[in-house]
Amino acid sequence: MEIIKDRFRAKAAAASAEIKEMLKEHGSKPIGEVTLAQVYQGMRGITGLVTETSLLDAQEGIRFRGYSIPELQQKLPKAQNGGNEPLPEGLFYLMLIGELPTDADVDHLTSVLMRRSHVPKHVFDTINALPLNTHPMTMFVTAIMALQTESHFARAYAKGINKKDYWEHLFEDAMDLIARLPRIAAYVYRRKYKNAEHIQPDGLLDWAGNLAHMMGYEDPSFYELMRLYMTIHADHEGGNVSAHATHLVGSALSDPYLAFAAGMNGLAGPLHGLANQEVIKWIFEMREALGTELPSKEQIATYVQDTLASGKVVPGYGHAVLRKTDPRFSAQMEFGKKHMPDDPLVQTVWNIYETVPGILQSLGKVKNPWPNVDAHSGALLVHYGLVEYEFYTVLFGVSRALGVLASLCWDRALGLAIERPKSVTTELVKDWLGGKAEIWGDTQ
Ligand code: HAX
Repeated sequence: MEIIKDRFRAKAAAASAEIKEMLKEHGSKPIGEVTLAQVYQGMRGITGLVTETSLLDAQEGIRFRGYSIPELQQKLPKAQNGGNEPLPEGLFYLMLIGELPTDADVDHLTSVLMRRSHVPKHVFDTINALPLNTHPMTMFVTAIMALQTESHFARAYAKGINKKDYWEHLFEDAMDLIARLPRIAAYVYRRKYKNAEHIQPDGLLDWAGNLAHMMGYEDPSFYELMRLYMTIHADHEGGNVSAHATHLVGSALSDPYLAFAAGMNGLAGPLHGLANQEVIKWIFEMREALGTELPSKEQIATYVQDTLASGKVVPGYGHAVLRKTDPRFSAQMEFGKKHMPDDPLVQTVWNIYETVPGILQSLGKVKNPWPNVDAHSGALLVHYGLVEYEFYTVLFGVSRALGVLASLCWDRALGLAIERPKSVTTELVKDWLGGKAEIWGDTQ
């Protein structure tokens, strides 16, 4: 472990010094203007955060430390027994250290995570105390909260630590938490859907392969799907709800368990990560309503119009930043073409892709009519028999830990401040518009 921690220490120290210099020279330079509409409409487009791990371009999609998803698929280490998809441990290394890992780096990280993966019994007892009809995301978040007893950061802070050392303790928590999440997720799955017949981890498997194994899915191509899935869902720069919530709560020096649980509560919203369950639910309902496994494009179009007419969104379509087909959707489409081109559910996802954008475009108000990551993921999972769609957001959450916890390490190593933007009342806005008051940001 010390190898990765030492590399991070060196990178973070250099970046921290560079940022200090940059702020000394350019700290008062304006970075943009804020309109009244942005203040009321979810702060869309306001640059107000630093997140080192990835950057989103509206046209191109996500890049992790400069690398696109197809580049990651090519350059990140793969599983030894003929794997084709990137190992998510490699992406975590890239986001944390800022450089592509070697095979040996990823091997090392996989074994570090395996060594740290023990989950204390009280966490399982806590999951077991919840009624079986509890949503899997609620079980998942409750387990993360129960695991907070293990926080190095919280213990060290209570004893008293120098602020320069915050990141060292946080780093240990981030590693432990990432190591333990597959076990927790699989436990939630087996408890809720498989009569609580749990499966022990396999010490020879990689992080994502082990998750598949502990859930009870042993098809080698499902292992591959989990590796791809865990890679592409890991990070989407800093302003999305799960990343921002984790960063925000972490900025109060809440430990990584508390901060990540906050992020996961945000991911559990249907406009964010829960959209993956909503997509498949919506498709299942469409198939039932139409009485066919493979609805035609005309039937899909009519169903979409009905969805819109009843005041609902079409799940899996649209994005607050992206303005093109999400490359995470395209990566999954490629996986589908390779592994299951004749699956009627997967074909339905592709037919929806050919139908929905035109309809959304014709509404004239939807800024991005193209599919996002959640439009495709469920159909691939159903293909392997993972039909329990309420569980899908938990998988997203395990992956998202890689990005938001790597970011949290950077937040503390750079000494980023507690987050505290200014808010206003509508009364003040009206007075301001009438020339009776001023609105100003505090630039001190
Ligand atoms: N279906 C119907 N209407 C949609 C729509 C969709 N898929 N996407 C946007 N719109 C509507 C909005 O509801 C809004 O309508 P009103 O003006 O009547 O309120 C209008 O189009 C303008 O919205 P926008 O500016 O294009 O989109 P936002 O930035 O406000 O919202 C959302 C982005 C992702 C929340 C939105 O596109 C949406 O609700 N999509 C469906 C849910 C979904 O797939 N969420 C997952 C997003 C990706 C993600 O975070 N994954 O985890």
